[in-house]
Amino acid sequence: MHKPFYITTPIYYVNDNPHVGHAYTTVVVDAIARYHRIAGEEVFFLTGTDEHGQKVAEAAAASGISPKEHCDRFVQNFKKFWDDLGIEYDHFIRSTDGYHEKAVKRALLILHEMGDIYQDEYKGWYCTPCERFWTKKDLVEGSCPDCGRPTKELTEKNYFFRMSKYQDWLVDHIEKNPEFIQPESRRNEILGFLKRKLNDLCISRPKERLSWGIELPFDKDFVCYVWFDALLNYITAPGWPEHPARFEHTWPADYHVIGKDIVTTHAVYWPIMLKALGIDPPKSIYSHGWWMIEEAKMGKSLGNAVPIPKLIDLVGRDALRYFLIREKVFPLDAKFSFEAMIGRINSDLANDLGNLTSRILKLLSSNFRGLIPEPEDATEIELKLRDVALDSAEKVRKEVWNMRPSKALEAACELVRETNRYLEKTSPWSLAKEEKFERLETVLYNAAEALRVASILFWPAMPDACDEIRSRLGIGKVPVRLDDAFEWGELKPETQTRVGEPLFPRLDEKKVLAELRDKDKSRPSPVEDLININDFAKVKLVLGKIVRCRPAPDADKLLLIEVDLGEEKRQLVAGIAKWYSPEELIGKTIVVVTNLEPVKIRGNESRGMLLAAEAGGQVRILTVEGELPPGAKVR
Ligand code: ME8
Repeated sequence: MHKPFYITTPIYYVNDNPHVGHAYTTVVVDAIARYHRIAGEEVFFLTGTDEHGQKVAEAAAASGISPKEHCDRFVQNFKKFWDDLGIEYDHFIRSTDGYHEKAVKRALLILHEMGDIYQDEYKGWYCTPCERFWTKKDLVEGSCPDCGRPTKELTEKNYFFRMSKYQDWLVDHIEKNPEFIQPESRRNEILGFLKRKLNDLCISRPKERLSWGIELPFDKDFVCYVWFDALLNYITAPGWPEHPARFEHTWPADYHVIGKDIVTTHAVYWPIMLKALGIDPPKSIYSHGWWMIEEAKMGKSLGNAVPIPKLIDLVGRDALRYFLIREKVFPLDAKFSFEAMIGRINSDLANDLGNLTSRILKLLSSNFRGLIPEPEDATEIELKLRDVALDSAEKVRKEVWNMRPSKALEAACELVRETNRYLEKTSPWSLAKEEKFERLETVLYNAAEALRVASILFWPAMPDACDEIRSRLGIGKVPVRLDDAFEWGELKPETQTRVGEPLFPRLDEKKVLAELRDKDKSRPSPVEDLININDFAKVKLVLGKIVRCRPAPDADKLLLIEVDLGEEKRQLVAGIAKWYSPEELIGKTIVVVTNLEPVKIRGNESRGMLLAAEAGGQVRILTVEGELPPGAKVR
């Protein structure tokens, strides 16, 4: 039997809710999976959550609950977000699922028994956020080469996976299979990385340091390194090793789609793990670029500045899906901006596709009681429209199969623009006025037929909107065999159509921007209503004693406050001159936010912010009751 098209997203960490970056990978994979499904292929689309390891353990500890309880809560949010975005995965794996944990232990035992996992003493520099050991020469000025944060020197007994043994095989595999790592730039990076001798991979963590993980089956004092556990999800979900028939049917994966942040783990550790286990590597690892905000990668903190539920609320889920897939060229980085989102939705969806739909349906309604007419023979211009439609369909297919989802939508847009041009040129409005009904029948039939084809081409990106177009055209949902649907002339004359509300109402840029930026008016949602304790913990609050204070030059509302924070003194600029004189403030102990980025206010640098309460036009600073030294942490 034919193997399914098997495509995966990463399994995401559950230390926080998903943000637009996570949504991006998941939406793109969903759309690609849908394209393959309607092409008549069996598809296995896997996503899920990565629940072990230090990040999750720390997030749970900060909320004062057990890691499993923490994961159970966040997994619900992930599933809800994916439902809200219309993600139709075939399986959602949690790395705490019993079958996965059992299979990871099995893999560890096999590798231990064959000698590919061995114990050794390890001295290294550990980066807690990345959960990675580095050698001294890897460090950049003593800090983690990946994230730039400080590392700690640690010596401990640990278990190692003999990656070095498979280095030559891996280089050979990458060289012989150009599609194995895509795009080419990432492939070259990995080949460059593999020019250096590979170190063996530390795959254990002593329980005394981290107990939240899968226990090593051969040493109960250790748990498995989170990446070693997580990568195996791609084979445990389709049934390795308990369900060999299902596994054989599904593996190898056609695409592991990931962000460019996790290429080494996927393109080096993962194929070597599989090779050691005697399993074929995946066919391809595709790493896409990042959504950026300003110059930085959109991550947990920046990403939550654009919460998914609010975006869905304001622009609609199909429009959001469309924007994400269309705007970012898959392998490259792209800047996320609300303006670009609104512009893209208004031009491609409200103006082009939405307008085309309502033009055709209104003309059918006013001239033929909404019934699809019987066309006369096609003239040259109809033949051209048909050719463009069938061409666009072929282009879309090619682009999707070559993993260029943005280009696929561009090709679909070309058909919409061509159909709008067709209407301009044939001018059905004039034909109606001049009562040239036979020609009008032909024009509207062909325009409706082009819209039917467009409803298929856009469906994987915008399933609801396209099914709605089809329902208005009086036809069923998108069929599962693309090829049949591309026969020109599928619409049956006499089918009843209906006009309906605008599919993509034009977004009022000013209004939407104001809503997006107005945090107070945000819709109640799991992300915005309640913040996670980790978010709160990011704010560093410290007691500071005011040692000097003076009015800021040329700014009568501002005071320049020098505050003693125990280990250092800093200047704060605060707009409280209306309520306090400098003399009153000196000697007071206040609460200071110390980890804000420095800013210049009217030319004066402020390195932090004091807390104050406001009501009825009155402002009072926050102080502490009793005596505590400067530098004391506020919790
Ligand atoms: O790395 N732009 O999980 P994670 C585009 N658990 N995509 C982004 C993005 C951005 N700014 N930010 C995140 C992990 N992503 C591991 C994976 S797999 C066996 C284990 C997407 O929660 C992108 O797909 O940090 C990236 O690779 C992934 O989220 C990282 O998710």
